[in-house]
Amino acid sequence: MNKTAIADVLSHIATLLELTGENPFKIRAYISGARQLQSLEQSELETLLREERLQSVKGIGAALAQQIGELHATGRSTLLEQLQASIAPGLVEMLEVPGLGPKKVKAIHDQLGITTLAELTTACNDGRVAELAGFGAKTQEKILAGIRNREAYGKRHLWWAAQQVAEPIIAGLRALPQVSQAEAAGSLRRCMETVGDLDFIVAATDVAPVVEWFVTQPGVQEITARGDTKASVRFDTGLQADLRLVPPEQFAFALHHFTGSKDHNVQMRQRALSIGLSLSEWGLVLSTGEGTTKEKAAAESLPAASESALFTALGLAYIPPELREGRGEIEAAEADALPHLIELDDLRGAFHNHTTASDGNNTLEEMTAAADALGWSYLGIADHSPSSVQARGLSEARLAEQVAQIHALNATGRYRTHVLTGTECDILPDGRLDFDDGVLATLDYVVVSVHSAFTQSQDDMTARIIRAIEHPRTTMLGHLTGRLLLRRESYALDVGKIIDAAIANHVVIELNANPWRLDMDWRHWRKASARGLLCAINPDAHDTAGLEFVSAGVNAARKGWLTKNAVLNTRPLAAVQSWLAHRRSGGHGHVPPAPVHG
Ligand code: DGT
Ligand code: CA
Ligand code: CA
Ligand code: ZN
Repeated sequence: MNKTAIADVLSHIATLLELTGENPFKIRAYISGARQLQSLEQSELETLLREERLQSVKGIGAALAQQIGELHATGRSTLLEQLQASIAPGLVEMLEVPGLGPKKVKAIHDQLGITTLAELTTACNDGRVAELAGFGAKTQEKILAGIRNREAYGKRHLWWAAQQVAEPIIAGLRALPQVSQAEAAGSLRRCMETVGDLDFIVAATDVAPVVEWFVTQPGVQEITARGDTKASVRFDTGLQADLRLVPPEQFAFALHHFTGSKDHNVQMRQRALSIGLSLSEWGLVLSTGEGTTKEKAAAESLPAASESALFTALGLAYIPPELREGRGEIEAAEADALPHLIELDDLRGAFHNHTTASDGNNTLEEMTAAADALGWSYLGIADHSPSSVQARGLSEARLAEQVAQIHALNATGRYRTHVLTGTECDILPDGRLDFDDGVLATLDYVVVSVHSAFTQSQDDMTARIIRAIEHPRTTMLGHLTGRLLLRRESYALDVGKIIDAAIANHVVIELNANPWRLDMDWRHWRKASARGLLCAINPDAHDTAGLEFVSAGVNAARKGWLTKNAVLNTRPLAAVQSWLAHRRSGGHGHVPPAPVHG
């Protein structure tokens, strides 16, 4: 584990200790230990651990040093596991309700004997929570609203998190001797930004050992269904997974059916019927004749060794899973007019990334080394501007210092990755930018973002962002809507008008690839890009691992029908530099020809 992950665990341990009523000194030790750890460089931590000198750091005693060592070496904490086993899971869930910290949860538990969210809801409705010392009617209302929110959101999971659960399962299934093919289907395979449940399709000869393997995976908390052709489980994170087992000759049909989406499936079946065929999860048969589709499929399905063959049988080009949303992909496949979608390998760098100069966890040099390791030709640094106080936004002087550091680093030639100088400049509430024009003029590019006054009216917010887009120094707009998936809605704004303004002013809109954001949403990109809007896929990385978020951004771009041409950071360094220079000189960035996919 790296230091950020370890610090997160230590903070979580502190919270759980507080729930158990542990003595305040011990709790504080974990909180300050987490903070101390954050202030170390990763390399310092490695050295201190290797030389067994961790206790020389102020605030890190023997117990904490032991915890950190264990987490660093194994990624696990015995103490955390003991705490998790001894505390009712409902109490830990309560901590995720806005307004409920460990103190309040402990009071609710000790004074009302409550251990689940359902009991807490009842107690709020009865007014018993408001009567607790330090609570009151307002807090009770806030808790209820928080629980309702959780119910609305809690059923889905971030794609990125779901993917991490799915990956080892797919690999494990493929390695079983009884399994000839295994694939994830459903919304995960379509790369939706959030996932309701996982769906696995497996072609197997002998099903029992496969089901047995599946239901005994680490993290499985409950087996909710178990049969000859299907098993379902729930993981301790609440994520559920369905496994479907089919004979090898049905695999392509089942995979296609359970990949969906429902709209895509409905249109595919209509397409089949229009040429006298009947498509189902079991096979593809003539739509005339006796018997149910399932019986016929078993007896006489047209063979399809792969999904490609299935599409071919219907007179269609292969439709990548990301496009299967019933939004015109079948018509495009029929006309052989599907776009050649962007791929991860097409990216040569990215623009919006942070360092320890503002709220990042890795230094300029560490970020550059990581970009170099990814094979990137360029890395844009865009730390925060002064108004983002909580993110340690850079003053003019600190920005100048950072620019000098970047030039010096580039001059060493230590890395193949060229570092570009930028800023993530706050869009102030009235639409002005947070740095003076003269300061902005010293940078290679300027990302502008909203980080404050989220509650403005739609008209004010739209006008505010458009004013920033019209600023001659603005290169691109960061995280358009400010949404955090499953957590925070977009602020009010007129997306259409903002896209119009970006196109008119030759400003790029970012596809923020942070898995919590994926903003601007994939649903807008196809049309916007066809009208000439240029995209940049930016990880908004706050540490070296965050650079890899670009893969989530590429998935979203693919769902938005984007080609390599539509994305600025697929271009080589020299082309990007001349595009940026042209843009700075007041000329209009060289916008690529609109990709032709309607
Ligand atoms: P999710 O899990 O809510 O994120 O979304 P999906 O798309 O993974 O949906 P899920 O897990 O309910 O089902 C997987 C796929 O199976 C779905 O995309 C299409 C197919 N499917 C499931 N139920 C139906 C149905 O009633 N009609 C049709 N046409 N297809 C269905
Ligand atoms: Ca699903
Ligand atoms: Ca499912
Ligand atoms: Zn930002």
